[in-house]
Amino acid sequence: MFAEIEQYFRTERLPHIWCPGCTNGIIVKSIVEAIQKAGLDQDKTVIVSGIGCSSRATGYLNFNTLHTTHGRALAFATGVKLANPELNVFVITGDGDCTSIGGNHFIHSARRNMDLNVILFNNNIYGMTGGQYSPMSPSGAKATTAPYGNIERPFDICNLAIASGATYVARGNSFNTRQLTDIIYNGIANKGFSFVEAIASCPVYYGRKNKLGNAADMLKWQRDNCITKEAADRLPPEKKQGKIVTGILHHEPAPEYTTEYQKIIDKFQGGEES
Ligand SMILES: Cc1ncc(C[n+]2csc(CCOP(=O)(O)OP(=O)(O)O)c2C)c(N)n1
Ligand code: SF4
Repeated sequence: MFAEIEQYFRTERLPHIWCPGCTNGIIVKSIVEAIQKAGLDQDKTVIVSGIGCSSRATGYLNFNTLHTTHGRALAFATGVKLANPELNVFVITGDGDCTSIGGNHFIHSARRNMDLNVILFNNNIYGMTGGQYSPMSPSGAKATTAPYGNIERPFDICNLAIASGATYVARGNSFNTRQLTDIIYNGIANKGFSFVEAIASCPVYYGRKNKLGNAADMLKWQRDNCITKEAADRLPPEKKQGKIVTGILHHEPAPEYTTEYQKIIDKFQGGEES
């Protein structure tokens, strides 16, 4: 199995920096499997990340990669795709990277509907800088910057993506990797802004601060607290309380940005002027 996916990794860069029990590697494997399943050309695939533990993934992936600045992965990815729409462009981002410093880029990228595949590693915390709360830390959760519990309410980032105009929105977790690979794969097929929230575990900062047990306990929590959209649709509201719904949450195709842009170029290069 490893031999099949080894070509997608810069194995000379290993070992990776992630702590034991961190699920970032599991999510990266699902991304690679989805790319492999979609048959994308490695030389025509670009993976862009911001800054954070999750964003470190680009260092290990054997594609054209850009490890950019905190919160700006979507801006860089937008430039890459606009310069060469033939490329398959992916974005790897953390909950802090995408929803805090990068929040404005996020809503406008979703609205613009450029053909980008965004995977947000949601570990509910700023991992790399030592466990500060993020806009996706649950209310009441402890963090180094919220020692008595977080007062703020978290984003439902999938709802925000839908409201902002994303044409494909899905949620998965690092326990159910088959589902995670499938939803990333289906997002690749969507010609437009595809967003996947991947629930991750950070046992070292989020888990320890919130007494969530060890890495295996955190994965079991994902197993026990996530339900698929299909199952949720069959349940009465009281049985869904507190559950995290996974699967494809929204798919509504709309005109894609670079295609529309090309139409304008063709119109004027063809001598037609309005
Ligand atoms: C402009 C800027 N501000 C702040 C930082 C410091 N910084 C580095 S990583 C990070 C947070 C990362 O959290 P998240 O995006 O959730 O990713 P994780 O590490 O949890 O995967 C911050 C604030 C930075 N590198 N650049
Ligand atoms: S600090 Fe948390 S998110 Fe970062 S590598 Fe360690 S376990 Fe993973």
